Amino acid sequence: MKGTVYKSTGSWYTVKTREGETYDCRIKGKFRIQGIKSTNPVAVGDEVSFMLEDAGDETFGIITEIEDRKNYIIRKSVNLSKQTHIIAANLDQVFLVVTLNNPKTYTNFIDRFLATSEAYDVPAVLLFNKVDVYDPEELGEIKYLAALYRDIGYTCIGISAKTGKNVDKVREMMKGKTSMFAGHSGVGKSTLINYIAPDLALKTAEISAQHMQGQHTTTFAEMFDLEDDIRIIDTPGIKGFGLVDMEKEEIGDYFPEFFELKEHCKFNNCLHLDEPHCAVKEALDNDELAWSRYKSYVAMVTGEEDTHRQDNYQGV
Ligand SMILES: Nc1nc2c(ncn2[C@@H]2O[C@H](COP(=O)(O)OP(=O)(O)OP(=O)(O)O)[C@@H](O)[C@H]2O)c(=O)[nH]1
Ligand SMILES: [Mg+2]
Ligand SMILES: [Zn+2]
Repeated sequence: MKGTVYKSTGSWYTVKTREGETYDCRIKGKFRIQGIKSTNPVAVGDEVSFMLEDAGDETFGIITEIEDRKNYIIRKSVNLSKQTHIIAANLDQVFLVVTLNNPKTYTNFIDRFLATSEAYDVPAVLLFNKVDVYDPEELGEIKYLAALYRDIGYTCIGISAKTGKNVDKVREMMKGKTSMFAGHSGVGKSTLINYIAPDLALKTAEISAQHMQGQHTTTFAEMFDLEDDIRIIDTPGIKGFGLVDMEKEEIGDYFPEFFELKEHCKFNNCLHLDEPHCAVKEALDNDELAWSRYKSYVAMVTGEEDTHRQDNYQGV
């Protein structure tokens, strides 16, 4: 039998067949996919083959095979364990939900996420959520950030999952597609999905007043089917975003605005650090590129961690 993984708890997987039937499945023994060292061999969105097995009065499936993934979003936790984890696979797009504060999303985090989505071939869209709570100065900051990322080529939308502002635009972009929602805990991923599909009634929680951060309300990635051939994946909040398998020579290729200039650098293996006649550095000096992007880039190339937040990602 064949199906798609809709939920993964680490030990159980919910698999849905094309006919719409769901089965609880397990994997047997050590199940390793060649080339990927990840803590979760099977991820939401995976296309799998499974066999049914009878155990007394219950029937469950055993996953025997995973089809090659079209793409995926993978991250390394930034705590001591440094675990590599595939958040979801076979995506048409990922919406990165960003908030200016409560919780604060740093550009460093946005840039790491976007570089990963470039590297693993998942188109990314930025959603600046909670526009209903910002004062004019904060709204100005969002406009600045949205313009910065729009210039690079990313679609940016200011939204409110509370009032529904611009959520219709997001839904329109989702028709006929599989979309994943990602971002820090508390940015409003589940609230946004609930606005689009109230029947799901996903659990949401207030930001902790003490830490101005989310409370890790969503604990497992899960996919849902909506009308208009929409598949939506809610995911647990990510704290730090560690890069996986990225050589420092290739990182610049995942910053589209740097990649575009690369051919004008004197050296074709230019890392845009201290090399002479570097087109990226020249563009920076002429204010044609954003310093925040360059700072994120340098931190990634020099192997600095995404240390703004400690990580305790629970989702598997
Ligand atoms: N004012 C306002 N509050 C919002 C908005 N979107 C979400 N919230 C609130 O933000 C808090 C966190 O929302 P959640 O939907 O639980 O956040 P999440 O991103 O799913 O968080 P995790 O599941 O922990 O990753 C809740 O109290 C929501 O009501 C918004 O657009 N405006
Ligand atoms: Mg949530
Ligand atoms: Zn250069």
